[in-house]
Amino acid sequence: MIKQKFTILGPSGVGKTSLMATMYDNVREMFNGTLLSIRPSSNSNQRINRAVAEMNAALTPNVEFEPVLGTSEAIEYSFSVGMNGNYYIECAFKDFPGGWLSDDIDKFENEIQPWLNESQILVLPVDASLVMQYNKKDKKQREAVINFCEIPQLERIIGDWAKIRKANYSFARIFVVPLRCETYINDYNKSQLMYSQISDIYEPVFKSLNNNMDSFDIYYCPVDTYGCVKFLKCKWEKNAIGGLSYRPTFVCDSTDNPKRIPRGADEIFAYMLGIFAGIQYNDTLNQYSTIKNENDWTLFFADLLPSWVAPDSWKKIQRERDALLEELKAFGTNGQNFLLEIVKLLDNRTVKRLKRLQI
Ligand SMILES: Nc1nc2c(ncn2[C@@H]2O[C@H](COP(=O)(O)OP(=O)(O)OP(=O)(O)O)[C@@H](O)[C@H]2O)c(=O)[nH]1
Ligand SMILES: [Mg+2]
Repeated sequence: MIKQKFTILGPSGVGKTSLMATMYDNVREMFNGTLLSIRPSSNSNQRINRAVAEMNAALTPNVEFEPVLGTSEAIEYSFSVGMNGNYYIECAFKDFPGGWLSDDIDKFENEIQPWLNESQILVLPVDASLVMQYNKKDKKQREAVINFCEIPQLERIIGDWAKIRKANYSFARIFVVPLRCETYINDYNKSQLMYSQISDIYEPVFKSLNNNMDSFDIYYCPVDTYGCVKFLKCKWEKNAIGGLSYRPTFVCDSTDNPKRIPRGADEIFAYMLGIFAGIQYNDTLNQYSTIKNENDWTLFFADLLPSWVAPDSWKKIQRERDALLEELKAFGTNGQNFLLEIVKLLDNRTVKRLKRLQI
């Protein structure tokens, strides 16, 4: 099995570990009623369970919930996805302490950069509460938001990633994932505002991608890793180096026995799976060269996925899609049946949160 790598890139405390744990939790549910199954590698299993348990333990009814402990070293997690006892795709992710982006760039470069260079997908978690709660007229607060989000670092790192992908003639896909967004996501106006504030703060990062690469997609998908907490208040305080630091407080919104209701991470994972499946299948075909046009399959998934986001464009490619599906069915091997199951999964899903981000 080839490792299909992705990187979740963001500052300390933005929610990288919580997002990864939520993704795994959410996906198991998403696979219910399908033939697909997911299996964490043996060393990931315990760590994921621990991360989920820590998130659950942070919840006490009507009480401010405590931040879970940050990550202290680089750790690889991987999940294999398969069907009928065979596993075909290994989705792998390297978690790291986000603090390395600001105060230990050597560690980042030694331990994470090589992984990032090989990552097919980048996920950028965004602290939605930070981006929503600052006062736009206050220059110092805006500066603090830009620094906290590590915009200059992300701009440089993503520009370099884009160059590497361009040199390899590959496509770049980025998921922008607002976290701590529970207070904004269910209100139409606030969620629109969240989209535009994030587009504004992250503009230099998207530009850096645009300037260094021609073929890319940026998707936007807010995720609730808790789904049962709400924003209470925030404090801006002077820090030791003369800037501002931001401290939000969230409270559990249930009076008894709070339970996490994660939402959104399954949409990201389903989409990533489609991307990995396309890449992997194409690589296999290139290797064995059994089909006339090796590009068909990448195009197939490249077409399938955006249509999944915008069902209107679906009809336009219906004929090509049907023809390719027939071809896929004709092979009838386990690997191809697995791909058909992924197509079915994508077809049957309603997209609630995921959309394209326009730059
Ligand atoms: N309100 C709210 N809090 C969240 C959400 N997701 C994560 N958090 C909180 O954000 C804090 C940081 O989450 P982590 O997942 O540890 O962040 P990280 O990016 O892995 O941090 P480092 O490991 O230090 O790089 C935790 O205390 C979580 O409780 C969310 O969707 N809503
Ligand atoms: Mg972490």
